[in-house]
Amino acid sequence: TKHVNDGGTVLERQEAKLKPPAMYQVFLLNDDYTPMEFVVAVIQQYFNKDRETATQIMLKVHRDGKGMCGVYPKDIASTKVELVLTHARKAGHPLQCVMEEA
Ligand code: TYC
Repeated sequence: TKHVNDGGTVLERQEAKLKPPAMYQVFLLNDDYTPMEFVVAVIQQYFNKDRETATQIMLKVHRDGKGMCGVYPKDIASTKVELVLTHARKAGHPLQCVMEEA
């Protein structure tokens, strides 16, 4: 909202200019080697899903090649991708995790 200070300068309040942050979808990609149980555990641990929801997402990835695990602001999405990839590599699995602007 516009307002005027003592010197007569027109100012814009920050609130009127704030736009919602760009959101990013985080996906897991299918491969032939990562165990299904490992993927379910990843979805539960990193994307805050219950076991049933995590299993449904894993099966969708397995069938369709790709599945959405969540949508977050850029820095949170990027951190989740990095943590999932580090966890998978440490366990010796080729699981891939990517982000796309929503
Ligand atoms: N296709 C894998 C298997 O048959 C399971 C899997 C599911 C792997 C989802 C990755 O993102 C993935 N063991």
